[in-house]
Amino acid sequence: MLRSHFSRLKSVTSYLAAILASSCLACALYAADPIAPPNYDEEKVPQFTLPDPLVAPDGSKIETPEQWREIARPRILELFKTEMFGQFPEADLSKVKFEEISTKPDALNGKATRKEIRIYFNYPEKTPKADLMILIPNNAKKPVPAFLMPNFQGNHTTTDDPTVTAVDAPFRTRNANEKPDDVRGVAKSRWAFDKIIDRGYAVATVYYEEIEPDKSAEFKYGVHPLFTNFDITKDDYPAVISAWAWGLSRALDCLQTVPEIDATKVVVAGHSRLGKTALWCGANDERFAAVISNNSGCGGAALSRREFGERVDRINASFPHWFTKKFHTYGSRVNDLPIDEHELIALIAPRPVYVASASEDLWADPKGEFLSCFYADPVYKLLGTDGFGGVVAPPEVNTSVGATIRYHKRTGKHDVTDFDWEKYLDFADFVFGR
Ligand code: GTR
Repeated sequence: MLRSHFSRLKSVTSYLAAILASSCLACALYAADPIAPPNYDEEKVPQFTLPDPLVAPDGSKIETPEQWREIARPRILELFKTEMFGQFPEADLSKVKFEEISTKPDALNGKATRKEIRIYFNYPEKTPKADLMILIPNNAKKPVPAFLMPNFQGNHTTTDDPTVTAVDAPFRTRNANEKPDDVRGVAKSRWAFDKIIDRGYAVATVYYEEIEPDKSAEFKYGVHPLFTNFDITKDDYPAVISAWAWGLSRALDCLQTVPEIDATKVVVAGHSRLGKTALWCGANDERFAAVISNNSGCGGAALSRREFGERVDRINASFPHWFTKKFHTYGSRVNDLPIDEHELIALIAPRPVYVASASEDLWADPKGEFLSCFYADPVYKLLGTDGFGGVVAPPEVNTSVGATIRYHKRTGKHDVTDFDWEKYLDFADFVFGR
């Protein structure tokens, strides 16, 4: 008894010591860091005025769907290219080739067929390449809609299935000595494959660093060297999020070759940095029927002007390669940005979009993510949809709200959970009238 008290006391003491040490470390880091610590206090959110997507720079109003399509949308899309992500690249598509490398007809206990299709981005060169893993329901009577969502650690980390091909190269985020089975299935809680298949959808995933490693701004890796028609000194030189988004478009090209999938009904989805990527991909590639942003935060669905949680200066310092050089100049002057993230959502209109936050993920600014949906609503309405469905205030946690634009804030941390997937499946049923 005494001993257990003592050992508890000892562990509490070392815990306190660890907290003290880590907070001193944080102080030391911030002391040397010119970037201010993140703000988590709603009272300290500055006053701001958002750019109005329905007002042209000369003050004239955008009042018809045609004016949106012909005047406003191209202007805003171009601004996102020059100020933030760079061009959505073009590359020689005649060099993109697909090769089926495996088929497993009895995946998920016989419910699904699993295919692995290797995408060569510069055929006949064998690299860069990325494996698209696809699960298709076996009981479908006709081609099915699909989710396309990139993963963070390799296809083999999304499932325990020992036959899924593992990535064979050391990438930035991987340990070079790692064996595939060290990490097989480690991310499976994020992939509700059974639920997705049971609801009649296919799902495809690709390891994002096979498209391009998540490396700092030399732009020499992965698919980047294929983008030869851009000048690196120009503001609109594609940054890495653009390269990942381009890779997802090639994954859609690949899905178009799979007869069991209805490629006119593909939802592009992504979590966190890959949520930013999914939004940018959906904004550019209008073949995607709908877009899901899961906890995408700063540079994704969260309004930059709120300066809450992660801010533009912080994200540029941490991940300089994700955005254009021009975006780096806005860290201390976000009000000068001629765009904000509600307009990234508006670029997806009239196609449905789902934005999801998590209650403990303040770094991604749940309220800022909600407000982007709210302020994108007038564009969706102009285009004849029901937009955000009259939602004017953030909902209770774990409640999905909206219509063509949807939103929820799940309890818990920065993650993708079964709860999120259940909402995304309901959303897909709405999108595809199922
Ligand atoms: C964080 C980054 C976020 C988000 C996240 C992720 O470190 O600050 O913007 O993208 O990474 O992708 O997991």
